[in-house]
Amino acid sequence: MSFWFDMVLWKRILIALVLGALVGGLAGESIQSIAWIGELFVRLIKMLIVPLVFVTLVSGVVSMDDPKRLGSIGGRAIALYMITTVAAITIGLVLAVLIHPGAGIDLSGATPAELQAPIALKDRLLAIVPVNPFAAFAQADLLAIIFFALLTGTGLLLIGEKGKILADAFQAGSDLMLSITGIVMEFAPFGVFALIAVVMGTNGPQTFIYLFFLALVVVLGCALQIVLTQAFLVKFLARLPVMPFLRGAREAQLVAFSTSSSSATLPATLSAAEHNLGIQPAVASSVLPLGATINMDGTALYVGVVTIFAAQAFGIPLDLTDYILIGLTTTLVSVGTASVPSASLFLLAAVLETIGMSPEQTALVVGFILPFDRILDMTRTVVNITGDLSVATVVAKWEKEIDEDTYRAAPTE
Ligand code: DAS
Repeated sequence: MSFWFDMVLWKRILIALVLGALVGGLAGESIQSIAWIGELFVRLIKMLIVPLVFVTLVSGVVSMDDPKRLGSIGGRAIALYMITTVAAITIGLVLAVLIHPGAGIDLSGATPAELQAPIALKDRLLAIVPVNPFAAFAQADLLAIIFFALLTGTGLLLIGEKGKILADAFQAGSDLMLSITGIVMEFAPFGVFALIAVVMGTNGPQTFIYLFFLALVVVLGCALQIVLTQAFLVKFLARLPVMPFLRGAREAQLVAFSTSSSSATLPATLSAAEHNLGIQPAVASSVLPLGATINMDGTALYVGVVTIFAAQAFGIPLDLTDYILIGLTTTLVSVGTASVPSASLFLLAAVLETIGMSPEQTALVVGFILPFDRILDMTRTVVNITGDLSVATVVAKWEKEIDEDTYRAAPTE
């Protein structure tokens, strides 16, 4: 048993992931009997999110010498998030036009899906201010928690010496939550095994056969987004080597792949940022929770691809104006997508309507993809959190909040 636990965590998770896919593929539907192990793991990491985000963000703000830096960190992060999202959409649209994933697809046999009405942007922005912070905690409303944590940290900075005891308490709380995250992550290999086994047992490899060209465009696009856009940020904007970044992000990427949820992955993302990439709490604690909520490169790419897929399947011709409209609405959808499994698929309606598709046609597209979306969601969620980490790395370097020795020593195994 010691050999297994002596091995670095990401290797144990990767082995569990491969074994889970094999066992799930062989076991088929009977694999459901171990679904509870995956659910237990997701509950354990979700348990961490609210206290971890709140105390690390307050502690991160308090660790800044000047609250004005919040503006600089937040502004730079949001600008970079928008740039990487537009790059992702562009990659997705170009690939979908070149590979034609929707050509010849017959959607008529699909079961129309129930669509959720997307939340209006105004309501989403107003909801950032919690009328009751404790209700925001209870509902794990990340944006509201981030808002309240930023105010709490800033308030503590402004009361100076009188608030020191509380500031120290939040610092201890941040260390405590990251320590608990480490304990929970020891269970990750077992949870990932079960999660992947159940997904492969219920969806199975036929996913890729059934939606081969759509899956091909999504997976190829996701790989290009990491290798081109996100690696470009690390290499040319942070001026840091790319390999330590990819090594340091592995654990979080594997958790994202198995949970298909950016928010459930957030504890692993924060742990990877601080422990593997040397990103200091002042940046990690603000940029990453914000990114998990509003920055979804993989989702933006996916929504763009599915829109072209749908237009090709229904034979709807698209011109340059359509592509620009698709880009704009897709950016808004990726900002508004909840960071939970298959969230973006239901927001597709907002984009498909821009190309003139009827609600009935949209429901058919979503109904056609939904049974297989979880597997496509795994790749895009990996890209979502990798994008968050690449922007956090750039902002940390610009703000001189990165320990480059830790970064370059990112787990070599
Ligand atoms: N699974 C979502 C996430 O957590 C993204 C999506 O649904 O596209 O990032």
